Amino acid sequence: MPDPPDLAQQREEFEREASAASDRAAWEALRLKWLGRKRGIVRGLLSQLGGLPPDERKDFGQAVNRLKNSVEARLEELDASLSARERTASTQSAALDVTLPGRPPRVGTAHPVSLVVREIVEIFAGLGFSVAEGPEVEDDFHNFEALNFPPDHPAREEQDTFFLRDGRLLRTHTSPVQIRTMVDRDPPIRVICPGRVYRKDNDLRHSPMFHQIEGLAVGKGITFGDLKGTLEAFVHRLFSEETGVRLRPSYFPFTEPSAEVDITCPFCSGSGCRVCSDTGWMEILGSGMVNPRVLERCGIDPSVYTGFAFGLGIDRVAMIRFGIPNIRLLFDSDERVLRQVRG
Ligand code: 2NM
Repeated sequence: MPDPPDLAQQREEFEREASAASDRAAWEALRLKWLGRKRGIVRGLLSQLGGLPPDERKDFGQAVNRLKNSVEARLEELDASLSARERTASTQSAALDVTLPGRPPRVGTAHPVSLVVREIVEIFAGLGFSVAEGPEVEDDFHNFEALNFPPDHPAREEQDTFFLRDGRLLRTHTSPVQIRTMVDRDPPIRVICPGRVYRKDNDLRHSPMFHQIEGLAVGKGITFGDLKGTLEAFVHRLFSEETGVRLRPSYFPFTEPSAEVDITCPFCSGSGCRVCSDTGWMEILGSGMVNPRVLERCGIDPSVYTGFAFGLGIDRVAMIRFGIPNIRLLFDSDERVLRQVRG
């Protein structure tokens, strides 16, 4: 007859193993080894009961049961502390660190051309001008005829202007908006007309679509002095009070007399640099007194009213203002350009 197994030794062995079980896998292995239904140690001990003499069975059975109970209790205790550790670990890994700086959302920015339009519109609003807009698809009358372009003027050629199949065209300047204003309204008129215009030009310095602002003032007794004073006030506000302004005689079919307006180079203040080709001056505006024939074609009596008009390229002003070297950069929609201009 076999000796009753030494349960104190089993108890010690279990204790040793339980203290070493530091993770879920070790716990599971421990449970299987001691409480497994088929090959567990406790099950093995119980199966020895039948081989014992009847008078030893009770004591041995009770001893095995005590071992079983304490193994179960210890495993439960271990289970609870492992679960607690697992919970802490998972909350820590999922935790939100509210002390971290937030990720700023990417916000849109106004295009450099829009920024310059706003600025120019503000300046002329302060001088009593309001904004007028009109269609980008125009007819010959508003784009050329009313502006005193002769029938054989090169701008009217297929080569320079985008024509639609029906004879209409993409406006080549915003002057037709001013023609429409004069046709529709009686003087006094003070408007500025910002917008897209189109010409068949496409090289490093020209884009087939670009932006213009033109201004128009019509009333009684308006003189060339009013034109000069208005443009000087505008240039001083857009660039600086120190900016020099000079007018040079020029020619446009829609103005008489006509003048190109130069400003002292904003990069070198007139001393000469690469940007102004060492001249100290930059051409930024075209201007003149509205040709009486234009007033007449719009139904305004040139013996009663006079007017001045001017036009400038917005893209060029934006490039000067923001130091953008190439007109492409304005229209390629490269976000990096927009971010730099805002910054
Ligand atoms: C320019 C230069 C000079 C101009 C003239 C007119 C109108 F409709 F009144 F005749 N609008 N814009 C004008 C005059 C435009 O751009 C370089």
